[in-house]
Amino acid sequence: MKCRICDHEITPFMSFGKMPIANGFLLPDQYDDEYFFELKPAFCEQCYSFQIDDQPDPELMFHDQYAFFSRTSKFMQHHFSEYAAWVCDNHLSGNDLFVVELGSNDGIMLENFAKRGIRHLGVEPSANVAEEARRHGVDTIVRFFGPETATEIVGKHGQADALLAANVMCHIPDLNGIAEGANRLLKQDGVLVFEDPYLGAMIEKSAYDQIYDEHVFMFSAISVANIFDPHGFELIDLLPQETHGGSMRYVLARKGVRAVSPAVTDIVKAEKAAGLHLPETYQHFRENCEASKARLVRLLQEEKAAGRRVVGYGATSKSTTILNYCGIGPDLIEFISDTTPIKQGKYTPGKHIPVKPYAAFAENYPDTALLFAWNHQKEIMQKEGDFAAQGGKWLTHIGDD
Ligand code: DWN
Repeated sequence: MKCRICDHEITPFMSFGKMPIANGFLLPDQYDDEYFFELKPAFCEQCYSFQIDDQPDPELMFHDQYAFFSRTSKFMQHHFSEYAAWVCDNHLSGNDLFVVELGSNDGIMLENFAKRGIRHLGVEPSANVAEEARRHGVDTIVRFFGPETATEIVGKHGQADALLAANVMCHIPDLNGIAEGANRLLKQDGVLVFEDPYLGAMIEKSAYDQIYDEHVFMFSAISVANIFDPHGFELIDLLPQETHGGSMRYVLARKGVRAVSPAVTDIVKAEKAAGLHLPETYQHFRENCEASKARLVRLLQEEKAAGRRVVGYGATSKSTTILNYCGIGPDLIEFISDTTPIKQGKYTPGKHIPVKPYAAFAENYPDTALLFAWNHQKEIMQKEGDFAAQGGKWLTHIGDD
C-alpha cells in the first residue's frame, strides 16, 4: 500500500481480521448484507503517520443514521465548553469573528460560540446529528469539508479566524485536501485547532480499540507536523488532553505568523524518547495486542465457567474492534447497555450481541460488567457506585491481571 500522506510504500504490521462498520448497529434481517473489510494498521517510516490500510467508503460510515451523538456524555459537554473558551481566550481577537468546525456532530462545541454571539458554521456530513445541532441553535451545513466546501463558505461568509475540529481529523483519509481547504478558508493569521485520540496514549496502554474503520489515522505531534508542513502550516502549540483515554490538541498556523510554544519541542522530544517514530515500536504493540486478546478471552471464559453473568457497558465504536478481534459474542456477553436511543434494540456489528437501554443494566445487575466506554470511566464510576457496592465487578480489556 501507499502512505495516504506522502505516497511512500508501506506494509501493514498486523491484521485485526475481518471487521464490520464500527457504528453499524443492525437488526437480524440485515445480517446477510453486513459489510466487512480487513482491518490492518500500518506505519509510514517516511512521514511517521500511523494509518489503516483499507477504509470503507465514507458513505457507509457517515450517513443519516449515524449512531454516535457527542452529547451523551456530561463530561464531554463540559470539555467542549472549556475547549471553546480556551480558543476564544488564546487565539481569537478582534471584531466580527468567524469560526468554522468540521465534523461538528450535534453542535456540542459550536453552541458555545453561538452563545457568545460569535459567527460560526458547522460542516457535518451526517444529516441526523446536524439536525440535532440546528435544534441547539448551531448553524450547520450537511457536507464533507474540503477545498470546494471551503471556497463555498468563503464566498458566502468570508474567510475564517479559526478552523476547529474534535475527534474528526483522524477520520479523514484525504488530509492533503483538508490542508488545502484550510488554506482557502483561513485568514492569513487564522488558526487550525483540532484534537484527536493520541497515538502515544494508545501505544502506552495497548488500547488497540482506538483502531477501527472511522479512525483512518492515529496522530503523533511528529506526524501532524509532517502532514501540514508541505501546505505552509507549522505546529505552534500542543496540549495533552484526558478525553478519549488520552488525546492531544494540536494548534497550527501559517509558518512564521504566530509564536511557537516550547510545548512543541518538549512533546516531540518525548515522542522520540517513546519511539513513536520507530517501526519496532509497532511490532511490540502487535505483541501487546495479542497478549491483551488472550487475557480478555481467558477472563470471560473463566466468568462463564463459574456461571457468572457478564454484561457490556457502553456500545462504543471501539467495542466493535475488541469483540470482532477477540471473537467475543453473545455466548460470553449477555447484552451491552447503552444510553444512545438509536443503538438500543439493535445488535452489535459483526458479533450480534443485543444492545439494551441503560435501564436493563440497573434493573438486574450482572456479576461482572465489561466497561467498553473505559474512556468515560471517571463519569461512569461516579454514577455506578451501587453496582460495585452490591458486589459487582468491573473489567476492561486494558490491564494485565
Ligand atoms: O472518534 C469518535 C469518538 C469521539 O466517538 C467516533 N469515531 C465515534 C465515537 O467513538 P466511541 O463510540 O468509541 O465513543 P465513546 O464516547 O467512547 O462512546 C461511549 C458510548 O457509551 C456511547 O454509545 C454512549 C455510551 N455511554 C453509556 O451508555 N453510558 C456513555 C456514557 C458516558 C454512559 O454513562
